[in-house]
Amino acid sequence: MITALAGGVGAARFLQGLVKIVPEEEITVIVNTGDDIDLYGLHISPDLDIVMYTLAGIVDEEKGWGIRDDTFHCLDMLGRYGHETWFNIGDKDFATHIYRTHLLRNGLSLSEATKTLCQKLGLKVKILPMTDDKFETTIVTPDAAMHFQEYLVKRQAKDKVVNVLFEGGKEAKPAPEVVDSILNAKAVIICPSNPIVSIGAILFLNDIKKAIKETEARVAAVSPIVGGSPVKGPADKLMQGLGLDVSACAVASLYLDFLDVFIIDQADRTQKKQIENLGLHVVVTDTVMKSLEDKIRLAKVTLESVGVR
Ligand code: FO1
Repeated sequence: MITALAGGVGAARFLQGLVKIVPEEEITVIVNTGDDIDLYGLHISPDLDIVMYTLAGIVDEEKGWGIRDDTFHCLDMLGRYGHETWFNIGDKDFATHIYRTHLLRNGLSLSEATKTLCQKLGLKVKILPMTDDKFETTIVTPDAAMHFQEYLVKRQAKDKVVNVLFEGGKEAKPAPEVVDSILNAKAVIICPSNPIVSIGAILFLNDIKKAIKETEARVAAVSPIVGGSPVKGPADKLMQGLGLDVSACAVASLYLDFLDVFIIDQADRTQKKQIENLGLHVVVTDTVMKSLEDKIRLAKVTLESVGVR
């Protein structure tokens, strides 16, 4: 079993390559739920959906989220009723949130609901929410504290960040199978996702962090920072806000107490020695994934780096 820790778009693109070289049944993905939000009376799990839609081949590849060729009639009508519409949910995407919310209201946990959705979409990869409990990523700016989606989507990540909080994070427990999937893995991969609000949120769950430290599997991470910028998303603003450098090396430092291998882009090859001096094995390769071939090649390099062929 290969177990991956994932946020949204960057992780999903990496996983598209991984499923081409490892049988889907042998992959477990633990997904961040700190970005989850209740809107329009529905429970929305953006990162779970991004991974699910991408692996089911229905994602809007250009945006990296939402469903390809979706329409927005429902959102338009909500706007006509005067409801705020800053979070862009397409009509087909709405169906996912309606069905998920229906399952949750019938007493299923988020992991059970996710399993049902994945089965209906024909996925064989095991996709697990990191927790079934309440866990909400809050961004603190000089003027306010707000939900991560409000910071990212409504306010376009324009505010200065002074802190990141994980509401409910101290009490939340890993979802069933999460800890075992790490302890029993042949390799653990940290996908190229935001180190603060995606991977950082998952690792905030103590039992998950403990399992990654204890597992006998080798642990590799792909840097989400290339040439001093995130490939996608606001990782730079969040890292700066927390007083960190925006560099591959700074990400390596965040993962230091459990990582074996760090995979960085050619653009950051000058940091190789510095990261090796932290005690990590470093692989330099092309990490920017444009084509399916790029994704497959990066997945192969990652697996080889942890001795899985
Ligand atoms: N990202 C945006 O930038 N704008 C949106 O309106 C938006 C809507 C949206 C709806 C469903 C969904 O699953 C994801 C959506 N995202 C949107 C992406 C999401 O905000 C983030 O990219 C993730 O939470 C970070 O991984």
